[in-house]
Parts: sequence; C-alpha cells; structure tokens
Amino acid sequence: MIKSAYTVTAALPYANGPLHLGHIAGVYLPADIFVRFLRMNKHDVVYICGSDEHGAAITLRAKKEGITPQEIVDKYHTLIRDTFSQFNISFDIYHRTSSQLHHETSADFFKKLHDNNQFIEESSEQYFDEDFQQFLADRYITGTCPKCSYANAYGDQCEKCGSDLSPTDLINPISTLSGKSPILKTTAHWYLPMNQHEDWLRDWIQKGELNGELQHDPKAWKNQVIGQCMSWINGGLKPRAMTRDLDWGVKVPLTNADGKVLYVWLDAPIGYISATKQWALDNNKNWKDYWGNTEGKDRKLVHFIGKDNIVFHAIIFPILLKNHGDFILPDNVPAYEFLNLEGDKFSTSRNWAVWLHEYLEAYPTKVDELKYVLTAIAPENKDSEFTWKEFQSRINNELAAIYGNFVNRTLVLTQKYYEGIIPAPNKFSAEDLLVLKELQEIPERISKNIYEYKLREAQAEMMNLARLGNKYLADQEPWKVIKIDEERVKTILYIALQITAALSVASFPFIPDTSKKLQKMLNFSSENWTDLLQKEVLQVGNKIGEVEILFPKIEDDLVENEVAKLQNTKN
Ligand code: B3M
Ligand code: ZN
Repeated sequence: MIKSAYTVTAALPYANGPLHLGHIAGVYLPADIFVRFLRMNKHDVVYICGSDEHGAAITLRAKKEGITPQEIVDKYHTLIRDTFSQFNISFDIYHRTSSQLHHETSADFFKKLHDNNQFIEESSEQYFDEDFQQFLADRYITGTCPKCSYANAYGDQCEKCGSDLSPTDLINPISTLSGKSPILKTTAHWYLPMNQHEDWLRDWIQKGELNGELQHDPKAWKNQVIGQCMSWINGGLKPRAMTRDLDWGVKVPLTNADGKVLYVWLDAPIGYISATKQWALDNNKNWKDYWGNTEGKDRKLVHFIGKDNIVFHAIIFPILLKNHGDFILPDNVPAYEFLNLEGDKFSTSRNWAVWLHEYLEAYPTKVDELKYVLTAIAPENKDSEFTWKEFQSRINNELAAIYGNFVNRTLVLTQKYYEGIIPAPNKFSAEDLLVLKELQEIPERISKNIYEYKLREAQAEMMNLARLGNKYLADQEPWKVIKIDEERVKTILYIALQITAALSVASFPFIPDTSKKLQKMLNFSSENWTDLLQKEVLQVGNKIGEVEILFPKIEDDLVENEVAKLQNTKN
C-alpha cells in the first residue's frame, strides 16, 4: 500500500512577542507529535513553519516599543526560532515572511489571481484616522462585534466568536492609534468575492468533495471546525478586501497600487508555500511535489492551528488555493481550542503567561516533562487549563511513579541478577502470554489515535505500556521469586525488558529526549515504528548500559515559586 505523503503546516506565530505555553499546547506540540510519528512510519512528510512578520500586530508592537517593524520582527523571529529549537520542535524549516522569497511568492500569487479576474477592484468609504493620517483596518480599529457584542472586536475578526468582519461592520469603532472615532474616506481595494464561492465550499466542507470528486473524509474533521465553517457559509460570505493602505507588508504588484500592501491574512498562509520553496532549495527537492496536484501522489495537506484561525485556513486560503489552480486543498484542519492558565486566559498584555523561553531557562532539563503535561491537558476539543499543581502531580504520579519506576526497577534488577545481560526466557505462563498480547495491541491503538489526531489519547496509550510493565513486575515480584525459582525470573525480566524497549520506541513522538535517553540505557536504538511490532525488540545476550533516573520529582517549592511569580504580575 502506498503510504500517503504529508505536508504539515503549523500556524506562523506573529513575530511580535515571545511564545507562551498556550501557543505550544494548541498548535506546535501536537503537530510535532504527528510529524515525528509519520517519519517513524516512513511517510514522505515535510513540517513547515516560520514567523508571520506583517500586519498590524507587528506595527502596533513596534509603535509600543518605539522601534521599527523590521527591528521588531528581527528581535522576535530570532527569539521564537531559538525557543522552538531548544524545545526540540522538529520543523523541517522555520522560515519568515519578511524574506525576499516570500515577498516574490505572495506577490506572484496575487498577480496570478488578479490577472485571472479573481478579485473585484472597488472604491469605498473606509475608516481613517485624521491625527495619524492613516486608514484603519484589522487591529488598527476596534469596536463592538455585530455578531456577539464583544466590545474589542478587530476590523477583520472578532477573537471572541471567530467571525470574520470588515471595519464598517463594527459598532462604535475606535482607532487604536489615536483612541478617537475615525472619519470615513474613500479608498480603492481588491476584494475577494467570497460570496461567489459558497456553493463549492459547502460541498467541500460538508462532503469533502470538489467538482463531485471526494478530496478528503469530512468525518475526519473536528465537529467544531465544520460547525464554524458552516455557520459562516450559511450566514452568507461577503467580499473581503485583500489589500491594505499600509507601508509595512508585501507591496501590491500592480502599477496603480502605490501605498498598498497585501492583507496579512492573504500573504501569511502563502508563507507556508514560500517556506516550502526555501526548504526545497536547501534540500535539492522540487517544492511543487509538496503543494501540487502531482499525479499519483496521495499528498495530504494538514494545517495545525488555533480555533481563531479556522476561517483563514478552512475558508479563505482554500478559496485562494483553488482559484490559483496549481495547489491541493487541505486534507484536514485540526484546530485546537484554547489553553488557559491558573484560572485565567493567557494574556500577553497583562503578562499572564508562562513564557516558553523563561521555562527553558529555569528548567533546561525538563523539556519532556512539559511536553508530556501539555499533551495530557491539550485543548483538543474544549478549552483546558494549565496549573503548576497539575504539572507537578502528572510528573510525580505518572512519569516518575509509573514510567520511571518501571524502567528503573527493570534495569536495576537486570544489572543485579545478570550484570546487565538480557536473559533468555523460559516457558511463558498464561499471564505472560496475556501481557505479550497486550504489548502487541497497544502500539496499534497509539497509531490509530495519532492518524485520527487524537494525540491526548495516543499519549495515554503510550503510558499504558508503562502501566502494563509496572503492573506485570508488581504482580510477578521477581525480587521474591529469585529466592525460589531463578529460571522463572529470567522470563519475567526478559518480558519486562521487551516492554521497556517498546516503550522507548513508542515514546519518541511524545517525549523524544526520554526515548533517546532510555534507548541509550538499553544499548538499543530505533526510530522505526515497526520495531515495536517485532516479537523480540531487545536481543537476548545484549548488555544494557548505565541506569539513570529519568524523571526527578517536582518539589512543592517549584510550584509555590511559579504561582507566586504569576500572582506578582497582578500587583
Ligand atoms: N500569525 C497567528 C495568530 O493569528 C497568525 C497565524 C498565521 S498562519 C498563516 O495568532
Ligand atoms: Zn464576535
């Protein structure tokens, strides 16, 4: 069976501030787990990300910090890129949209659509800030959302209900530059007539069909993604301006467009394509294989995003890709809900956040502990909560007490009884055969969950391997049996060692550093999922290495210090 090829993208973080745990739990970590698993299963896969460096989010931050937009993106692109690297997120490329290649790629993309009459050029009255002599769109203007009455909706989107908006939809609009009510002034823009695309979008979202052909399985999409898309489509899509009166961004490649740039949500998703182009240049590949309708390749495009980005990745970008003509559409858009922190929403402006780079500075040896906890509480289908108390309890009661304890007992006893040599087993008992059967079945359950984007459940199944081993040792008590039946203990430890080796392979998508550490202790190395399914993963007679503690306990004072640090931001 030809294995599907994948192009996996993770939402491009705005280069206007550091990353916090909410970003990680809801986009980059799940995508990383998915991609590591695909690589272990020999899929042709590329994992694409980069900094989103245009738009009001950047220029407003530059204004706040009193530096230029270029200085802002240089500062935060570097910080974000280095933080992802230290957190062992395995992008194939982490690119940036201020690059020349991206400007060329997105300008060409726009030009092709424009020349194919996919936009409507229209002059209209738009909000203008007289003090700043600037037109107001996106985050330059806020007002009350006409759909949900949220008081701080932006000019292009309401972050509360996710609706896509235009500035003139806002009730009581205010300029975020001067804080004053804006006036109306005429300006021309190029609009994407989204209303003309409702029919094919409805079939594509609901049935997974394009031109009557099945493109993807709609049952594989999250209900809340389909639900949001259908509520927008049924509510009537409206023409949306794809250009802006700004000087920071990708210049509109037309002669009559001075002072205008592409709307950031037009150029940013094209950033996935320009990043792939750069990666292909660096790796002597043909980028079109990863985005095109190349014959015979069952290529799946998957966008990992937060729920506030659904309209852009499941409605707007697909319209652009389809109308460009050279691109496949997403096979899935597994959008995550939001992670909250200690009873409140993450907030950059209120500094109510755990910044990933600060966590890595304080706990450089606890990368996998954080990965494990964030996956265990990931907001896969509903908002969830990070607390330092739960961080401590999951590490102490699960990673240390089950995973670490099982591995440690197995290896220490192997050293003690057999000087580290893997013993040959004798006859398997009925209980042994049950455990060995479960050892074969758990990896299948992990696989199924990952292919279905159920990564919390997949990690819980990985932990069931540790639970299986922990219980087997507790039931078989080799430290007692050794006094009466040495041959039996060889079988018990042989099975425990096979479980430990399987656990080391199954851990790699979720806690890759631990996987490597454990394999070093086992004197064994594999990133190959099928190794898990072998009858014997560790060969009899092999000698295991030095044993170390995998997960030191989290002490109460760490929790107290971190909670106090957060509380101090409130004073
Ligand atoms: N820069 C992130 C956000 O909306 C936005 C994602 C772009 S993905 C192409 O927070
Ligand atoms: Zn709203």
